[in-house]
Amino acid sequence: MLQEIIKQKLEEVKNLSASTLEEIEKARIEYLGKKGLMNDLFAKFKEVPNEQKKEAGVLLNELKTSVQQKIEQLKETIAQRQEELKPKEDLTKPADLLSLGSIHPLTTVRKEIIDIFSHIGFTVAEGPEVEDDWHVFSALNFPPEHPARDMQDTFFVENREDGNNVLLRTHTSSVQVRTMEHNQPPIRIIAPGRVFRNEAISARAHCIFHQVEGLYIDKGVSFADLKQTLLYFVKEMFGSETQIRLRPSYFPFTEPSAEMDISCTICGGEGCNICKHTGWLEILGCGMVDPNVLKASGIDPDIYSGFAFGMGVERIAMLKYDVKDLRQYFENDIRFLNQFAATI
Ligand code: 2NM
Repeated sequence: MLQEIIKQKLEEVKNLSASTLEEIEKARIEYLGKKGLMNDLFAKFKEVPNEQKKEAGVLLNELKTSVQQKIEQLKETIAQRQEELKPKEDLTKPADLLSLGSIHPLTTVRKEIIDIFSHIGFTVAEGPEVEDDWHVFSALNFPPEHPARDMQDTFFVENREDGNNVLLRTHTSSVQVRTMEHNQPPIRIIAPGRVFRNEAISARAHCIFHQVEGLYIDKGVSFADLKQTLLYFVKEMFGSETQIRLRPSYFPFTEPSAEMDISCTICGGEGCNICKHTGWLEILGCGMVDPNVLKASGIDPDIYSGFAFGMGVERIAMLKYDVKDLRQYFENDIRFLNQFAATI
């Protein structure tokens, strides 16, 4: 009976297997080809008695679809296997260079400054960037009408009725004040950090920049200690042949005050474009801490004395890396940053 044959074939198709495309093609011709099994069975279908035609027809169509599906399925399996056998990545190929990013020059220079001073006993102190008038101005001996307190120079956050306004620190001296308020001498700290000034941005000025300030307070600290400490710093930072020169200056928080120059790192003092033919480069301000500042922070100026200094990290890094425009430090131009990048 035709139905019996079809059922048998359905079972056969279920178990059909092939490992090559050729084998599949052979099976396809065997079942679906012109002289294949399906056409044979369709021919036999004509002889099936009428009352069995419906059942036989359904079975016959079932067989045809299952043969077609099986063949598609076998083809897919082989395609998958071939994909898996494809040659993988060449494992002997050298790896691509890793792009590691880079340390920002300001970070490098700040770390160098910290390292140099930590060798002679200075520790790092930190404080808030949002400060109050007391720690930024009043405790540092700024008179009430000092121009630095002006809106033109300082970013104010909040005006207070009692006058102790909230503002962005314009120098890290506020950190030194906080340290003096909470500690008795000996005090030997450096305060690195961001400071903010309300200035028009140019090649030589920015509204945000970085400072490192230093403070040393003990019994009998003198101007000679200040000079020797800064000479040591300069020789470590710029080379042992570098010389220093101090010029009298004025700051509200130090008396006497001075500005320090180093012999030009480019021409060694002969005169060049960098030092504007003077042979000297200005790098920091310094002085003996004013007795009023010590008193305001709770330190007895009759017992203790101290020196302080402050420098701009951008300025030091400009000299070190020959950066001509301060704005480059903040623009994150990858062509600038890449000059400090390392690759392996
Ligand atoms: C400078 C120049 C001179 C300075 C003074 C103090 C403090 F808190 F002790 F009074 N800290 N830093 C100082 C002195 C800063 O920057 C150009």
